[in-house]
Amino acid sequence: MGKHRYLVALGSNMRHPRHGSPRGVLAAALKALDHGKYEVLAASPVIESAPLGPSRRRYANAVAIVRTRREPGEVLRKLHRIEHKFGRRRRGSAWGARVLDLDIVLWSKGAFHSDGSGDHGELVIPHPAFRERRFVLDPAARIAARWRDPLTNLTVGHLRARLTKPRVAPR
Ligand code: PH2
Ligand code: MG
Ligand code: MG
Repeated sequence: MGKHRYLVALGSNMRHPRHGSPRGVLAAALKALDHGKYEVLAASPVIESAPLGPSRRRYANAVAIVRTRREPGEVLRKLHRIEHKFGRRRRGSAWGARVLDLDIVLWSKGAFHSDGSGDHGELVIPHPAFRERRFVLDPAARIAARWRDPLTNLTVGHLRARLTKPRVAPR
């Protein structure tokens, strides 16, 4: 079946009228992802994290490994459709509170860069900021510790260790 694997990051810091708390939103989003031509092979535990950026509400975060034969541009459109179904509307501040955020972090074929002409914006894989984000690396290390970042050639586990246990600066 699917030849590609995607590491997808999930985030929520708003309640949903039907799915409830951010945790409930992520559980429902995982079900929506595991549908049709997409199969969720693994999902991390949900972690709670302080917001990075201007929003004041705490987040629930998780990651999932998704298998599909779809190419990155189509997967991004699928993620955006799910966000939209959960009530996300793209407006105003880029980092405002959101019911659901779904980001492609890595995929099984290395680096990817869209030509930027699509109406879904530019897509860059690996996600340019994931190496600095514990709310991605902590859950990712639970299910994809050995997945290698094609740009640094470091594993997810190594990237996380580098972030959480910075070495003392050499004298
Ligand atoms: N997502 C952001 C901005 N800040 N902070 C946390 N803790 N978790 C997120 O998922 C998150 C964030 C933009 O997508
Ligand atoms: Mg995001
Ligand atoms: Mg996003």
